[in-house]
Amino acid sequence: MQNYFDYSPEVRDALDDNKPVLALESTVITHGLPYPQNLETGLALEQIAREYKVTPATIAIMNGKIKIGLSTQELEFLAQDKSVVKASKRDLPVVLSQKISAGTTVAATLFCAAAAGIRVFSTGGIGGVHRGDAQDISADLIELANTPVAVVCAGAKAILDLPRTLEFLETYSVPVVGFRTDTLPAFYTEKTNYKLPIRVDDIPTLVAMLKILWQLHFNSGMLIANPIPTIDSIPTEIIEPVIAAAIKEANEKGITGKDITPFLLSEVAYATEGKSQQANISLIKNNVRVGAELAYHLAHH
Ligand code: PSU
Ligand code: MN
Repeated sequence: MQNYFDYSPEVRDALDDNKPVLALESTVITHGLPYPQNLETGLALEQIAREYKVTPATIAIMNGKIKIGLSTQELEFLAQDKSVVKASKRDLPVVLSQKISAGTTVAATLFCAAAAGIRVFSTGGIGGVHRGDAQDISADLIELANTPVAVVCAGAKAILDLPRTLEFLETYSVPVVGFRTDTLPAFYTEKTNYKLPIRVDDIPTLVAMLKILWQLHFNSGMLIANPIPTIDSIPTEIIEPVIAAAIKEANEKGITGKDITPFLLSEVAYATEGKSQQANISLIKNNVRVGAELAYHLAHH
């Protein structure tokens, strides 16, 4: 299995020395944000992790190898090259055999991070159950239910059916923790009316919960919902009509499968004149801060 993996020297050293490592996904770079904001964000996220003395491991597929940790040149390539595809977990055998390059979704990144021995992962918003199509369930949820990794996110993406997404996580025994929030954050929006089972206000409490999760050999991960900073939060009244219009347009255009999430995100960005993109960047950075602090504490306590 490991012959499909290629570790950056920095990540290899950190893992060998039991130093903190934070996994980062790459679909947000290849399909979530436009160039050059995607590249700037990818680099900024790695820089934030380093400020916390944590080694960032951005995960992607490059020329048929699973890369754990990217060089700046590799990040530049992924951010610009039009041949780069979006790979969820089920796409891994295909892209690896074709020796092409891909951004990895949360599901694919979770799989690769766990195989590499990385236990904390920060992303923007996870996939979930789609609105109006309860059969369209992101593989992100299935993987979260089957991978013992802590995932820091700003809730599920607001384009989704949030109550159904929460129900799914409950059914599959994934602990969902609000970090400094009582309700599920909705990606672009810091608060919703969806109450979470537990609120935690400090990193050591998260560490204690995770250690127990791992000691009990849960198969599942733990979802840590960290709201977007207030200053960049977009009120529900503003974002909801925009999302509804984007979903309608996607249905009219017959957009399905893996194309739907990138389509909706870019439609919402266009309709908000980039405001949603700014929110997206702000919330990911915030998730990297919390994920890095968590990874650091896990390695040192
Ligand atoms: N979060 C973002 N932007 C994104 C994504 C998440 O801020 O582009 C990506 C993640 O990689 C996530 C994927 O795993 O969207 C979900 O896609 P789907 O709904 O097709 O499973
Ligand atoms: Mn889907």
